[in-house]
Amino acid sequence: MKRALVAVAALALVAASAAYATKPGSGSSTGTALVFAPNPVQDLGIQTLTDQKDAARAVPQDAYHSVTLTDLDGSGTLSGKWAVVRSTTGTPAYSTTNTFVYDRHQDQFEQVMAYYWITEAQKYIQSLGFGTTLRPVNMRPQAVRINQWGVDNSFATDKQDEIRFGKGGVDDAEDAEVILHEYGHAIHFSQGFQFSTEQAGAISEGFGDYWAVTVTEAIVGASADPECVADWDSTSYTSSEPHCLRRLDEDKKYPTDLVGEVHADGEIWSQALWDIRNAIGNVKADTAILQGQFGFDGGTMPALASDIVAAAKVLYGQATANAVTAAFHDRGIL
Ligand SMILES: [Ca+2]
Ligand SMILES: [Ca+2]
Ligand SMILES: [Ca+2]
Ligand SMILES: [Zn+2]
Repeated sequence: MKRALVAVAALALVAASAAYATKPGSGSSTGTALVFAPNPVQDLGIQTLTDQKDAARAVPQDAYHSVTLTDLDGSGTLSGKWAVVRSTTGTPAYSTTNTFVYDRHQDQFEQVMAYYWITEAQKYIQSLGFGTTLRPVNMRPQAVRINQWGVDNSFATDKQDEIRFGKGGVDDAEDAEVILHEYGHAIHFSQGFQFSTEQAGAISEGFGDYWAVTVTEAIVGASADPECVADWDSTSYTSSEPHCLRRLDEDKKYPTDLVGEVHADGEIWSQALWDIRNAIGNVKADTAILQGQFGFDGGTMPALASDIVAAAKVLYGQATANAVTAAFHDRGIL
Protein backbone atom coordinates (compact mmCIF):
# COMPACT_ATOMS: atom_id res chain seq x y z
CA MET A 1 0.00 0.00 0.00
CA LYS A 2 2.68 2.39 0.96
CA ARG A 3 4.78 1.35 -1.98
CA ALA A 4 1.99 2.05 -4.41
CA LEU A 5 1.55 5.54 -3.01
CA VAL A 6 5.24 6.28 -3.46
CA ALA A 7 5.04 5.12 -7.08
CA VAL A 8 2.07 7.38 -7.78
CA ALA A 9 3.85 10.34 -6.19
CA ALA A 10 6.94 9.68 -8.32
CA LEU A 11 4.83 9.56 -11.46
CA ALA A 12 3.22 12.88 -10.57
CA LEU A 13 6.65 14.39 -10.12
CA VAL A 14 7.78 13.17 -13.55
CA ALA A 15 4.67 14.62 -15.16
CA ALA A 16 5.18 17.94 -13.42
CA SER A 17 8.82 18.28 -14.48
CA ALA A 18 7.94 17.32 -18.06
CA ALA A 19 5.36 20.09 -18.12
CA TYR A 20 7.93 22.61 -16.89
CA ALA A 21 10.57 21.43 -19.38
CA THR A 22 8.33 21.80 -22.42
CA LYS A 23 7.18 25.22 -23.51
CA PRO A 24 3.54 25.42 -24.50
CA GLY A 25 2.96 25.45 -28.25
CA SER A 26 0.74 27.69 -30.33
CA GLY A 27 -1.31 24.74 -31.54
CA SER A 28 -1.79 26.48 -34.87
CA SER A 29 -0.19 26.13 -38.31
CA THR A 30 -0.57 29.80 -39.24
CA GLY A 31 0.82 32.97 -37.77
CA THR A 32 1.48 36.62 -38.44
CA ALA A 33 4.83 38.27 -39.06
CA LEU A 34 6.56 41.35 -40.38
CA VAL A 35 9.00 40.85 -43.28
CA PHE A 36 10.88 42.78 -45.94
CA ALA A 37 9.50 42.13 -49.44
CA PRO A 38 11.94 41.40 -50.92
CA ASN A 39 14.24 44.05 -49.40
CA PRO A 40 13.99 47.72 -48.36
CA VAL A 41 16.01 49.18 -51.25
CA GLN A 42 13.96 47.54 -54.00
CA ASP A 43 10.71 47.99 -52.11
CA LEU A 44 11.09 51.69 -51.27
CA GLY A 45 13.33 52.68 -54.18
CA ILE A 46 15.79 54.36 -51.82
CA GLN A 47 19.37 53.69 -52.94
CA THR A 48 20.88 55.64 -50.03
CA LEU A 49 19.75 53.26 -47.29
CA THR A 50 22.69 51.83 -45.33
CA ASP A 51 23.09 49.21 -42.63
CA GLN A 52 24.19 51.56 -39.82
CA LYS A 53 25.39 48.63 -37.74
CA ASP A 54 22.04 46.86 -37.83
CA ALA A 55 20.18 49.84 -36.34
CA ALA A 56 16.39 49.57 -36.44
CA ARG A 57 16.13 53.26 -37.42
CA ALA A 58 18.21 52.67 -40.59
CA VAL A 59 15.15 51.32 -42.40
CA PRO A 60 11.77 53.13 -42.59
CA GLN A 61 8.73 51.38 -41.13
CA ASP A 62 7.19 51.26 -44.65
CA ALA A 63 9.62 48.47 -45.52
CA TYR A 64 7.95 46.10 -43.04
CA HIS A 65 5.03 44.16 -44.44
CA SER A 66 2.52 42.10 -42.50
CA VAL A 67 2.27 38.56 -43.87
CA THR A 68 0.78 35.22 -42.88
CA LEU A 69 3.19 32.46 -41.94
CA THR A 70 1.86 29.03 -42.95
CA ASP A 71 2.69 25.37 -42.42
CA LEU A 72 4.02 25.90 -38.87
CA ASP A 73 4.13 22.80 -36.67
CA GLY A 74 2.27 24.38 -33.75
CA SER A 75 5.24 24.35 -31.37
CA GLY A 76 5.39 28.15 -31.23
CA THR A 77 8.80 28.13 -32.94
CA LEU A 78 9.76 28.75 -36.57
CA SER A 79 9.55 25.10 -37.42
CA GLY A 80 7.29 23.81 -40.14
CA LYS A 81 6.68 21.59 -43.14
CA TRP A 82 9.05 23.40 -45.50
CA ALA A 83 11.51 25.24 -43.25
CA VAL A 84 13.07 24.72 -39.85
CA VAL A 85 15.10 27.63 -38.50
CA ARG A 86 17.98 27.17 -36.10
CA SER A 87 19.84 30.17 -34.84
CA THR A 88 23.22 30.31 -33.21
CA THR A 89 22.96 34.05 -32.64
CA GLY A 90 20.47 35.43 -30.18
CA THR A 91 17.25 33.96 -28.90
CA PRO A 92 15.16 31.75 -31.16
CA ALA A 93 11.82 33.29 -32.14
CA TYR A 94 9.02 31.84 -30.04
CA SER A 95 5.38 32.79 -29.64
CA THR A 96 2.44 30.95 -28.11
CA THR A 97 0.20 32.90 -30.50
CA ASN A 98 2.45 32.54 -33.57
CA THR A 99 2.95 36.31 -33.61
CA PHE A 100 6.41 37.04 -34.98
CA VAL A 101 6.73 40.82 -35.06
CA TYR A 102 10.32 42.06 -34.84
CA ASP A 103 12.49 44.84 -36.23
CA ARG A 104 15.72 44.29 -38.15
CA HIS A 105 17.90 44.88 -35.10
CA GLN A 106 16.38 41.88 -33.39
CA ASP A 107 17.98 38.54 -34.27
CA GLN A 108 14.57 36.95 -34.62
CA PHE A 109 13.76 39.14 -37.64
CA GLU A 110 16.18 37.24 -39.88
CA GLN A 111 14.83 33.93 -38.58
CA VAL A 112 11.34 35.05 -39.61
CA MET A 113 12.60 36.18 -43.03
CA ALA A 114 14.21 32.80 -43.66
CA TYR A 115 11.10 30.88 -42.57
CA TYR A 116 8.72 32.99 -44.63
CA TRP A 117 10.65 33.17 -47.89
CA ILE A 118 11.69 29.52 -47.98
CA THR A 119 8.16 28.40 -47.17
CA GLU A 120 6.73 30.67 -49.88
CA ALA A 121 9.31 29.42 -52.40
CA GLN A 122 8.35 25.79 -51.72
CA LYS A 123 4.65 26.65 -52.02
CA TYR A 124 5.39 28.34 -55.34
CA ILE A 125 7.20 25.19 -56.55
CA GLN A 126 4.20 23.08 -55.54
CA SER A 127 1.82 25.49 -57.29
CA LEU A 128 3.61 24.55 -60.53
CA GLY A 129 2.71 20.87 -60.00
CA PHE A 130 5.94 19.59 -58.42
CA GLY A 131 4.96 17.08 -55.76
CA THR A 132 1.63 16.27 -57.42
CA THR A 133 1.64 15.87 -61.21
CA LEU A 134 5.43 16.26 -61.36
CA ARG A 135 8.22 14.94 -59.14
CA PRO A 136 8.77 16.81 -55.86
CA VAL A 137 11.54 19.43 -55.65
CA ASN A 138 13.13 19.81 -52.19
CA MET A 139 9.73 19.02 -50.67
CA ARG A 140 10.85 18.67 -47.05
CA PRO A 141 11.61 20.87 -44.03
CA GLN A 142 14.68 22.82 -45.20
CA ALA A 143 17.06 23.35 -42.31
CA VAL A 144 18.34 26.91 -42.01
CA ARG A 145 21.01 28.23 -39.69
CA ILE A 146 21.78 31.87 -39.00
CA ASN A 147 25.19 32.43 -37.49
CA GLN A 148 27.93 34.97 -37.06
CA TRP A 149 30.66 33.26 -38.97
CA GLY A 150 32.28 36.66 -39.22
CA VAL A 151 32.13 36.78 -42.99
CA ASP A 152 29.67 38.29 -45.41
CA ASN A 153 28.65 35.03 -46.94
CA SER A 154 25.86 32.55 -47.08
CA PHE A 155 25.86 29.08 -48.48
CA ALA A 156 23.96 25.90 -48.98
CA THR A 157 25.70 22.68 -48.09
CA ASP A 158 24.63 19.22 -49.09
CA LYS A 159 26.79 17.60 -46.39
CA GLN A 160 25.03 19.22 -43.43
CA ASP A 161 21.89 19.51 -45.50
CA GLU A 162 21.29 23.04 -44.34
CA ILE A 163 21.48 26.62 -45.57
CA ARG A 164 23.54 29.05 -43.52
CA PHE A 165 23.15 32.81 -43.55
CA GLY A 166 25.99 35.05 -42.45
CA LYS A 167 25.80 38.44 -40.79
CA GLY A 168 28.53 40.48 -42.50
CA GLY A 169 27.51 43.97 -43.67
CA VAL A 170 23.73 43.94 -43.96
CA ASP A 171 22.69 40.67 -42.31
CA ASP A 172 22.29 38.31 -45.26
CA ALA A 173 18.84 37.07 -44.28
CA GLU A 174 17.46 40.63 -44.29
CA ASP A 175 17.40 40.36 -48.09
CA ALA A 176 14.91 37.84 -49.47
CA GLU A 177 16.91 37.66 -52.68
CA VAL A 178 19.91 36.29 -50.75
CA ILE A 179 17.66 33.74 -49.00
CA LEU A 180 16.15 32.61 -52.30
CA HIS A 181 19.53 32.46 -54.05
CA GLU A 182 20.72 29.96 -51.44
CA TYR A 183 17.46 28.04 -51.68
CA GLY A 184 18.27 27.77 -55.40
CA HIS A 185 21.37 25.75 -54.53
CA ALA A 186 19.31 23.59 -52.18
CA ILE A 187 16.91 22.93 -55.07
CA HIS A 188 19.86 21.74 -57.16
CA PHE A 189 21.08 19.42 -54.39
CA SER A 190 17.60 17.94 -54.12
CA GLN A 191 17.43 17.35 -57.88
CA GLY A 192 20.65 15.35 -58.01
CA PHE A 193 22.43 18.16 -59.84
CA GLN A 194 26.16 17.43 -60.13
CA PHE A 195 28.53 20.33 -59.36
CA SER A 196 31.49 18.61 -60.98
CA THR A 197 32.55 21.33 -63.45
CA GLU A 198 33.05 25.10 -63.36
CA GLN A 199 30.16 25.51 -65.79
CA ALA A 200 27.89 23.48 -63.54
CA GLY A 201 28.88 25.77 -60.65
CA ALA A 202 28.16 28.82 -62.83
CA ILE A 203 24.77 27.39 -63.79
CA SER A 204 23.92 26.96 -60.11
CA GLU A 205 24.94 30.55 -59.29
CA GLY A 206 22.99 31.87 -62.28
CA PHE A 207 19.95 29.79 -61.41
CA GLY A 208 20.09 31.08 -57.81
CA ASP A 209 20.09 34.69 -58.99
CA TYR A 210 17.25 34.02 -61.41
CA TRP A 211 15.33 32.06 -58.77
CA ALA A 212 15.60 35.00 -56.34
CA VAL A 213 13.99 37.28 -58.89
CA THR A 214 11.36 34.99 -60.35
CA VAL A 215 10.00 34.07 -56.91
CA THR A 216 9.96 37.60 -55.53
CA GLU A 217 8.32 38.94 -58.69
CA ALA A 218 5.71 36.18 -58.47
CA ILE A 219 4.97 36.90 -54.79
CA VAL A 220 5.50 40.65 -54.44
CA GLY A 221 4.65 41.71 -58.00
CA ALA A 222 6.55 43.49 -60.76
CA SER A 223 9.30 45.87 -59.69
CA ALA A 224 11.03 48.83 -61.34
CA ASP A 225 14.43 47.18 -61.82
CA PRO A 226 13.85 43.43 -61.56
CA GLU A 227 17.24 42.53 -63.07
CA CYS A 228 19.05 43.83 -59.95
CA VAL A 229 19.80 41.02 -57.48
CA ALA A 230 20.18 41.60 -53.71
CA ASP A 231 19.63 45.38 -53.79
CA TRP A 232 19.87 45.65 -49.99
CA ASP A 233 22.63 43.21 -49.03
CA SER A 234 24.84 44.76 -51.73
CA THR A 235 24.68 48.26 -50.21
CA SER A 236 27.48 47.19 -47.86
CA TYR A 237 29.95 46.26 -50.64
CA THR A 238 29.00 48.28 -53.75
CA SER A 239 29.45 52.01 -54.21
CA SER A 240 27.70 52.66 -57.54
CA GLU A 241 23.93 52.93 -57.84
CA PRO A 242 21.81 50.99 -58.30
CA HIS A 243 23.32 48.67 -55.71
CA CYS A 244 23.25 45.09 -57.01
CA LEU A 245 25.16 41.95 -56.09
CA ARG A 246 24.76 40.87 -59.72
CA ARG A 247 22.37 41.56 -62.59
CA LEU A 248 20.27 39.51 -65.02
CA ASP A 249 20.97 41.83 -67.96
CA GLU A 250 24.74 42.18 -68.33
CA ASP A 251 24.48 40.92 -71.93
CA LYS A 252 27.30 38.41 -71.49
CA LYS A 253 27.69 35.73 -74.17
CA TYR A 254 28.74 32.09 -74.17
CA PRO A 255 31.55 31.12 -74.47
CA THR A 256 33.46 34.36 -75.12
CA ASP A 257 32.59 36.01 -71.78
CA LEU A 258 33.44 32.98 -69.61
CA VAL A 259 36.15 33.97 -67.13
CA GLY A 260 36.32 30.84 -64.99
CA GLU A 261 34.62 32.33 -61.91
CA VAL A 262 31.25 30.78 -61.12
CA HIS A 263 29.39 33.92 -60.03
CA ALA A 264 30.59 36.01 -62.99
CA ASP A 265 29.93 33.23 -65.48
CA GLY A 266 26.56 32.60 -63.90
CA GLU A 267 25.37 35.92 -65.34
CA ILE A 268 25.34 34.31 -68.80
CA TRP A 269 22.98 31.62 -67.55
CA SER A 270 20.75 33.84 -65.39
CA GLN A 271 20.05 36.17 -68.30
CA ALA A 272 19.04 33.25 -70.52
CA LEU A 273 16.54 32.12 -67.88
CA TRP A 274 15.27 35.68 -67.45
CA ASP A 275 14.74 35.99 -71.21
CA ILE A 276 12.83 32.69 -71.23
CA ARG A 277 10.59 34.05 -68.47
CA ASN A 278 9.98 37.26 -70.40
CA ALA A 279 9.09 35.22 -73.51
CA ILE A 280 6.72 32.61 -72.03
CA GLY A 281 5.84 33.86 -68.54
CA ASN A 282 7.00 32.70 -65.12
CA VAL A 283 4.74 29.66 -64.76
CA LYS A 284 5.83 27.94 -67.97
CA ALA A 285 9.43 29.13 -67.66
CA ASP A 286 9.91 27.97 -64.08
CA THR A 287 8.15 24.65 -64.66
CA ALA A 288 10.31 23.86 -67.71
CA ILE A 289 13.53 25.02 -66.00
CA LEU A 290 12.92 22.96 -62.85
CA GLN A 291 11.77 19.94 -64.85
CA GLY A 292 14.82 20.11 -67.16
CA GLN A 293 17.27 20.27 -64.23
CA PHE A 294 16.51 16.83 -62.72
CA GLY A 295 19.62 14.67 -62.67
CA PHE A 296 21.89 17.12 -64.48
CA ASP A 297 25.23 15.33 -64.75
CA GLY A 298 27.43 18.41 -64.34
CA GLY A 299 28.18 19.01 -68.00
CA THR A 300 28.13 22.25 -69.96
CA MET A 301 25.63 25.10 -70.33
CA PRO A 302 24.58 23.88 -73.82
CA ALA A 303 23.88 20.41 -72.40
CA LEU A 304 21.51 21.66 -69.70
CA ALA A 305 19.96 24.17 -72.11
CA SER A 306 19.04 21.25 -74.38
CA ASP A 307 17.45 19.43 -71.43
CA ILE A 308 15.34 22.50 -70.61
CA VAL A 309 14.25 22.88 -74.24
CA ALA A 310 13.27 19.21 -74.27
CA ALA A 311 11.28 19.65 -71.05
CA ALA A 312 9.50 22.68 -72.50
CA LYS A 313 8.57 20.68 -75.60
CA VAL A 314 7.09 17.80 -73.60
CA LEU A 315 5.21 20.16 -71.29
CA TYR A 316 4.01 22.84 -73.70
CA GLY A 317 4.77 21.89 -77.31
CA GLN A 318 7.06 23.00 -80.12
CA ALA A 319 6.24 26.74 -80.21
CA THR A 320 7.14 27.17 -76.54
CA ALA A 321 10.26 25.03 -76.98
CA ASN A 322 11.28 27.31 -79.85
CA ALA A 323 10.96 30.38 -77.62
CA VAL A 324 13.20 28.70 -75.03
CA THR A 325 15.74 27.82 -77.72
CA ALA A 326 15.75 31.44 -78.94
CA ALA A 327 16.59 32.75 -75.46
CA PHE A 328 19.53 30.33 -75.14
CA HIS A 329 20.57 31.21 -78.69
CA ASP A 330 20.68 34.92 -77.80
CA ARG A 331 23.28 34.09 -75.09
CA GLY A 332 25.31 31.98 -77.51
CA ILE A 333 24.49 28.85 -75.49
CA LEU A 334 22.52 27.09 -78.25
CA1 LIG B 1 19.51 42.38 -38.54
CA1 LIG C 1 25.60 40.66 -45.96
CA1 LIG D 1 16.05 42.82 -56.68
ZN1 LIG E 1 25.57 30.97 -54.69
